[in-house]
Amino acid sequence: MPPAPTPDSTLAQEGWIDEIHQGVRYGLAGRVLHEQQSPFQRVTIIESERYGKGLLLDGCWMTAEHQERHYHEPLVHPALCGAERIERVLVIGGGDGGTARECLRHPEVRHLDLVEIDGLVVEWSQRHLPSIGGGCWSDPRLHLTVGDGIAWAHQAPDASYDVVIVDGSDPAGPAEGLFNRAFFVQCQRLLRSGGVFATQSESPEAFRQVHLDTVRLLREVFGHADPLYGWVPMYPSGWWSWTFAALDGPRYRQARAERAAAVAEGCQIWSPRWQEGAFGAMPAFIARELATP
Ligand code: SPD
Repeated sequence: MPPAPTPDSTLAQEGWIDEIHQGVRYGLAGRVLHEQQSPFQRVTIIESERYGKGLLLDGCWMTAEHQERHYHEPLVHPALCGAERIERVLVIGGGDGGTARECLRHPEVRHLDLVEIDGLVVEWSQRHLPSIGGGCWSDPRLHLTVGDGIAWAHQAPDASYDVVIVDGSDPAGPAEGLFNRAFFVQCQRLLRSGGVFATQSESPEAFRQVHLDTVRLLREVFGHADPLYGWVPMYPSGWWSWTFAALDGPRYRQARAERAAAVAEGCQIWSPRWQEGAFGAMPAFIARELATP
């Protein structure tokens, strides 16, 4: 897979914070509150006018208080509403806590391993973006490990999770290894029968090749994989995707009614109806590309 284009730079123009990608600026009016180089990446906390406080890693938008639901709900609920059981969940990445928070809204989840490589992301998210993790940090079902999620995936026993979710950043820097065959094979090995895998799979516009390669690779490894399309307005192009895979058929496409009922009321974006449309919203050029090997 070719490396994802890295942002040209973050333009620190007075009053604006921008991710610049392939000649386009994706920016918010605001100011930088904290910035530090961790052992893995440059971590930035900002305050924006429109979306509240937000997080960038290496100059790329990750999340913001008043927009994170556009990203976390579509990543979590198709998987958690589609898997046969959801007792044991693994989240790789996701150090801001938003993915874990959405998973833990499902009462059937008994144990959630959250493995985030960068302790500074967790620490600053807990301190500066507490609404994103919500109650997840004190939920006894959450087991946080600051460590390498790729190594975790290689070392965990076969069939040890019902759901595996990858909430990484773009495939450059520490997240690069979250998009390759060796990693996906391990994720597949970790799933119990009836399990579901989910990953953010980049933009069909701004990261088209990475998106296509990711869907193709997951189809090869799992036998079934389908992208779902939605919007994360502050990400490059605003048009985003999440891809789901399972061994025993596309069970992630159909939300189980009782699980959906338990969470839908508290969602801003996701609902079974939204999910059905979002799986169906594959653009024609992507459908044509995916039809050819
Ligand atoms: N280009 C941004 C991709 C970011 C995906 N992960 C965001 C982390 C939110 N929990």
